[in-house]
Amino acid sequence: MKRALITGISGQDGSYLSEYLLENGYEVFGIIRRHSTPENQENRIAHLGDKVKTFYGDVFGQSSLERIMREVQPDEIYNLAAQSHVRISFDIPAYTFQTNALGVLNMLEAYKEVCPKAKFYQASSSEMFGNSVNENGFQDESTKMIPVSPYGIAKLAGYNFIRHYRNAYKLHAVNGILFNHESPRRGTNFVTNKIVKAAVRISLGMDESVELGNLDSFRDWGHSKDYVRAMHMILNHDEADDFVVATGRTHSVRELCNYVFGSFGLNWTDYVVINDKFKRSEELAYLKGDSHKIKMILNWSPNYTFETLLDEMIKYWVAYYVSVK
Ligand code: F7E
Repeated sequence: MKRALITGISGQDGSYLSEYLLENGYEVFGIIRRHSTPENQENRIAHLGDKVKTFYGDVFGQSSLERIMREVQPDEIYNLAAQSHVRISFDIPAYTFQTNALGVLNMLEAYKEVCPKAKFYQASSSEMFGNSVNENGFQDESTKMIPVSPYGIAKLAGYNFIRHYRNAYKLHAVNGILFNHESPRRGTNFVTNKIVKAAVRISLGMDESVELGNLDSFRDWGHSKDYVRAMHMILNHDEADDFVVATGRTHSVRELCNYVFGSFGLNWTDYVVINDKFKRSEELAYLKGDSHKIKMILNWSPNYTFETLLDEMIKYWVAYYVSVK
């Protein structure tokens, strides 16, 4: 039985990845941070019960990471732990850098020391591109990376550490450069789930409006389930390499509002209020990923579209509010 160790196991991707690996016969281990209300923190993996074994730890502490790796002896390591909110990274840049850049370094050092024969996946991000776009209107593995947020800068440092450790120490360490990916398990302060949850509440008469920031940015939104499958494929490719994972379609936040409110027969302009506090000091305007490489080499393609993704999220929140009413 293969053993996988996941940091960030209690997050959206960590929970779907755990399910995927369990279905594929893995033993799954995870690292979680100590939290004063653990039931809130672990609710995304609660349904998995004893099937996943968790350890308290933190990417800040190399010695605790080494202890856990020694105990687990993983075949595969997935480093998903991060301060994942881009706007919040402007408020807490140093913490974001410690987690998303130095955390990767601590993980790599522990991995090199304890289990260098394992394979190591790093959750890299399309936010690393900043506002660079190829002439054809897409971003791919060759697009310049000029990040425009503390989050993106930290992720780029993590990405470079992975490449450096791969080259310098011949480790099987890889980057998945994932574009935005969502699901009903997405935090409700990310724009998709924020809008879906608000539209459902408004449709049920529970709220009257929702406050948003910049409606003009474009994102390439996929489903987390499709993307965790890509993580596993990238890590298990014979050659350690980096891959873009995206749908190749882009939509503005405005179009997102239109689709979600429209599915309740509502006109979003009657309910959306702009509040500058949700805007960023520097914004990434446009993302559209070219995932040719992963399609050609690993035969990956997404099952969900923008519409089926949002339909699933809408269905989730409708069922949730109907059950608690
Ligand atoms: O924002 C705009 C906002 O916070 C999307 C993370 O997973 O993907 C994610 O980062 C867009 C931005 O995601 C609100 O300005 C408008 O243009 O959902 P988001 P993100 O920043 O793209 C990348 C790939 C990651 O790696 C990250 O970890 O929506 N927007 N109004 C808003 N965004 C939020 N959050 N809240 C608003 O009220």
